[in-house]
Amino acid sequence: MSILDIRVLGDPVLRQVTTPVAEVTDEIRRLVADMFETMHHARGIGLAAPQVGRTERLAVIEIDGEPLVVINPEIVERSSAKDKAEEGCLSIPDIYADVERPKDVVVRAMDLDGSEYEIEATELLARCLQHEIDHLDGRLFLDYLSVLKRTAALTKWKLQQDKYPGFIRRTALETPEERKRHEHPDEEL
Ligand code: K2U
Ligand code: ZN
Repeated sequence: MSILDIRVLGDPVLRQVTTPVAEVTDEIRRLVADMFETMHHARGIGLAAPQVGRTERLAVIEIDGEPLVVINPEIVERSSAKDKAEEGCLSIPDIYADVERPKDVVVRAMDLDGSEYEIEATELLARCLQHEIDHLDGRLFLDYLSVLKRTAALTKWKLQQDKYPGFIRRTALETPEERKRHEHPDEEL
């Protein structure tokens, strides 16, 4: 398995609508395994194929040790009840904002065996599924912000985008020390 580089804001692949997976091949299984390894290394709970530069319609999620593979996912039901929570994105490092989304969703998808399934999701899983399925449709959480908040987020992003030449976050090169410094900037390493 490999840790893949993550594409960051500005890479056109993040704005592409992905292509449905026709058949679950060994190559797709390898991509899914690499995406899980990359997501774990980047301390995420979800990762969509465009975030590693691929245009297949698939994403991986792992919350509380429960891995979930969603191939060709679609949201078939959304609750009218909504809730707001802070979101981040592995493709937009260090930028966070509150996003309002339907509280509960029902998602239909295919698993790695090619079998179709439906999942009723609430709480963090519902939010993560919506965030990842957005990625598969070329949408980012910034798209849900007010003009004022999106402008503020993009202004902050522009101050740090030079850290990602070619819109690439070299995930594999992020050492534990770098991550610790990033997460606890005020502490002596
Ligand atoms: O797709 C991604 O960029 C991974 C996202 C998934 C996500 C976003 C918002 C809310 C839930 C999930 C995250 O960056 S993974 C980081 C994270 C970790 C714990 C809780 C929330 C977000
Ligand atoms: Zn994201």
